Amino acid sequence: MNKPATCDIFCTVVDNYGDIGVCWRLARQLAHEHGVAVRLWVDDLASLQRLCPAVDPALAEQQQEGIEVRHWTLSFPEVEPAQWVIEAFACELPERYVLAMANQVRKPIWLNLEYLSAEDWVADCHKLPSPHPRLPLMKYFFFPGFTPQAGGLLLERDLLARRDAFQSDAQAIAACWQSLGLEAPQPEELRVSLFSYENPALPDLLRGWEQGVQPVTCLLPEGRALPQAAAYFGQKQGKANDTWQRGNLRVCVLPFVAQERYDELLWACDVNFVRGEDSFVRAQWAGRPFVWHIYPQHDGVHMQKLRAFMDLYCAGLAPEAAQALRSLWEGWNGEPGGVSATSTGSGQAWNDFQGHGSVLQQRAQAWAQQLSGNNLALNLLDFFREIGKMRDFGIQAGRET
Ligand code: TRH
Repeated sequence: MNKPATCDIFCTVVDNYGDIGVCWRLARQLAHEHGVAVRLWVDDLASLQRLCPAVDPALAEQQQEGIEVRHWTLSFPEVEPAQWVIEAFACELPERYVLAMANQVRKPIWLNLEYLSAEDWVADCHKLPSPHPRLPLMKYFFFPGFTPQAGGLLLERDLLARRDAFQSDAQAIAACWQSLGLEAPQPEELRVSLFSYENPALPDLLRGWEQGVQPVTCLLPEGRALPQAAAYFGQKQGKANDTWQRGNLRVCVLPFVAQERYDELLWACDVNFVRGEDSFVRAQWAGRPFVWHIYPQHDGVHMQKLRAFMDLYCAGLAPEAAQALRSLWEGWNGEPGGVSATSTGSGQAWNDFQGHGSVLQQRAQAWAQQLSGNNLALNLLDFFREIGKMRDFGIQAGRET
């Protein structure tokens, strides 16, 4: 029997859950679907534990779901590098490990998995090589993305089939609500999940729901937007399982659930507010209308990224529906000229967005289908094999790398 390919994934948790969220998902997909022996090095096990509750943050080494999870600390051990090395989001690899890579006869194939962006320049930079300044090593840049010129998105083999089965199974949906301590929705009720950063537009959105004609249940995972929501209801703070009701709005605070269960929440809701990178992608696979709170960057470049994505997404929409989506998304992201942070426009923008609900629903379905052919894990494996062949040819020809 062939020995499995080996892969080291390195992840530093900059903040929040997106870095480890992406790495954990990728690790599982490579191991479960492609039989790769994955070792995941992460500097913050407590964050991983939020996504995978079985993780013990006190352990230097542990097996979780078929992945070897290693706590990445300053004193990096001497290990044999894997055949494939993924440095996530330009985290810097330990010097000792880089030297060990350089000392291999067959050098590991090393790539930097970049952040997701819909911007055009991604196509030019995807798969670019970058020679190490001192050592006989090459690093490649691998960009996820939305077009065939980019590296695709993380998508488990059976995800869309599981989503479809779930969404057409009333019992499964009821069980999902029950597991979250919620009853099934009333016929007129709208269920919205709301995962975001602190957001000046939040109170206005909540007000819009409170005063709206349709009952809205907003499912708010505990985290960064919670203090603001609590303040809206006159509470000093909030915690998981709190419920607040005013007018037509009910807010239910949800505990942070394991990563797989979060998918079910997105599948069960009518509309999802998501953020960062990984939940943003998962909302797209959910095939339901969604609103993205992009990770804010100090220099404002995130607005270019937001617009680049909206341009792609709205290309398949009727102009009025596209306008409604842009207006809500820009306001939600504090774009001056959109619905600004200080204006009272988010509630109105929401009404316009909902007014195009069925068109946006169709778009969400078609978009998920359209993206599903460009699978990041498969693309990565193809790339590793392609570079591996070139490298082996180089070794045979007597070159170093
Ligand atoms: O948490 P995020 O904001 O993460 C990031 C980081 O800030 C990172 O530094 C930044 O560069 C990146 O965004 C773009 O959002 P994200 O990416 O959506 O990650 C959240 C993860 O948490 C995702 O894997 C889904 C998961 N999750 C759960 O598993 N359970 C939950 O209950 C919720 C709400 C989320």
